Amino acid sequence: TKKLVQLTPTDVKEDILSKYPPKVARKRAKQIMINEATGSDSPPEILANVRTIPGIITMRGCTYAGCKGVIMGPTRDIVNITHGPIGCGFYSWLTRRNQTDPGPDGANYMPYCFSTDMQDQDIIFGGEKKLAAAIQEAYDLLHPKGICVFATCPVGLIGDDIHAVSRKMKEKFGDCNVFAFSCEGYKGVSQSAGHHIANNQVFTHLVGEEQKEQDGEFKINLLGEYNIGGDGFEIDRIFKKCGITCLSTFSGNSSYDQFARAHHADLNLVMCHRSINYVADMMETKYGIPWFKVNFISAKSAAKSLRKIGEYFGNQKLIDRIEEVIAEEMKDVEAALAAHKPHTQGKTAMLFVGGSRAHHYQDLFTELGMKTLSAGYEFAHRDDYEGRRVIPELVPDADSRNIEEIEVSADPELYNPRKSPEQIKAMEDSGFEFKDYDGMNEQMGNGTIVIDDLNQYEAEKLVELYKPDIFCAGIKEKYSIQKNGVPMLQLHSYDYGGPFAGFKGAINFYKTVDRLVSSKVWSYTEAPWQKSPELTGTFVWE
Ligand code: CFM
Ligand code: HCA
Repeated sequence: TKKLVQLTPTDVKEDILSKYPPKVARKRAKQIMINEATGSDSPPEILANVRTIPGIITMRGCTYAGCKGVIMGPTRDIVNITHGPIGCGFYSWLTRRNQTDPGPDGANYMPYCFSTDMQDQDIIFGGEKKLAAAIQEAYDLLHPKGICVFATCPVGLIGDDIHAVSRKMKEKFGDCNVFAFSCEGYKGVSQSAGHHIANNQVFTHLVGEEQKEQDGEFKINLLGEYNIGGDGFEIDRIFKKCGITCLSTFSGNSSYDQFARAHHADLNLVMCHRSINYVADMMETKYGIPWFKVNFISAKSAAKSLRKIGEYFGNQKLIDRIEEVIAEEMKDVEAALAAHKPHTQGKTAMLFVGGSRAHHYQDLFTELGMKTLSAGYEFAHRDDYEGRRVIPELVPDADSRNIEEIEVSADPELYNPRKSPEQIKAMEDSGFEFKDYDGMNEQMGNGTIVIDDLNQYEAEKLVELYKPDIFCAGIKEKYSIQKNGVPMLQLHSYDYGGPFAGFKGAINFYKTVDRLVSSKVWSYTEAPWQKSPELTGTFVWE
């Protein structure tokens, strides 16, 4: 039996906050927002990208996870060495489901976990020698084009100079690019600072290395697509079919050479803005490559993004081909919707995921006729909620602390405007949006509840009050939600499924969600503590 919610959003917010001590409640109140963004010029602001209150069981990860795991992790032929105790390397080893196709050269170091495995004595006497030996060993064994070194918390605390070690090894080898990331887990307030550090270093040490002009028509880079569950493969398939040349993906199934040649593209497409906007901005400043946001999550969004690419290039052959591809792909999409939508129409969802998916996946639920009751990001910034129109100076930006700012200058030798500033201006004047985009709030509708940095207690409370038909988040939330009788879909890893991007991905998603919301199995579960909240047994020492 489904619990009917008679509560207003204000009741729900008050109920959630009532369990907190007053100081915590005051801060959380700024991160739990009753949405009023639709049709309003001055909706309430949400507090985002701030420190989690100690004691709260957050869904967030750390800076090292954002740098090593998220941005550099999916690159197949760079050896990623974690400098630190073994846990950080081990727990970021193959957990993100970023898929790989090693291609003809076969170089793929993804199955390996490289770490210096620091011990007590390295913490006391310093770990630089051990790091140099690890870099040497990786070089001798694999002769990779690149070796990246990632700092974990203790490395920052003891002050090992990972950059000096990397520089020395790079000079020694001569044919292998070695560089490091000061991405200690405690820097910043979440994964987000790690994205920024990764973006800065890959741009400084790698992008632009390949001097040779690249072949192909309509050359783009796809930024912020990590090939989770094969999403990137599906998007590549669509690009190929349309005749669009993707030089480099940051960083799903990417290789060293892809990063090195990225600056030869005509246009950057930004999929996950949160994790990669820094690279898009730096490539625009240094190489004059304009960018705009795309979304390949949901069939309609994929079609819209393709049309925008066609419009940017203004080539009739490309525009016609894109229309042909959309028409062809939409046949299967529509057939799938006809089969699944009758089961999903009118159902409800909640989404709490990283820094872009909580927004992007709402498009797929809309296609299924489902309503999002509540959503939020783990670590997004205010612009991801409110749109690019938020004035950056006013946004509290924890990322800007402790991060080495890199110098980006427009080098006239390299500056190669794919479209001249005048052409870009003319396109903007005629309504083409380069950087403007909507945040999540405006799309969600008024009266929905937007929550930043959701925690374990609040997740369970939302489920108890609203009993949504599906809850989407990550592994930390999965089992507690299921034990509360609600189907749970992991939108980080897609559980064991996917892809969910593009046209074929949308079809997969419809099928997956139909199965979950149509199955009654979770509503039959009853955890022991639901009957008797306290254990009454006697504990006996054997
Ligand atoms: Fe971007 Fe991502 Fe996401 Fe992200 Fe992530 Fe991820 Fe995510 Mo997990 S880069 S912000 S740091 S779309 S790993 S592929 S699923 S939290 S919403
Ligand atoms: C990360 C990676 C993660 C974790 C997913 C999860 C991912 O943030 O370190 O909590 O289920 O997508 O793998 O976001």
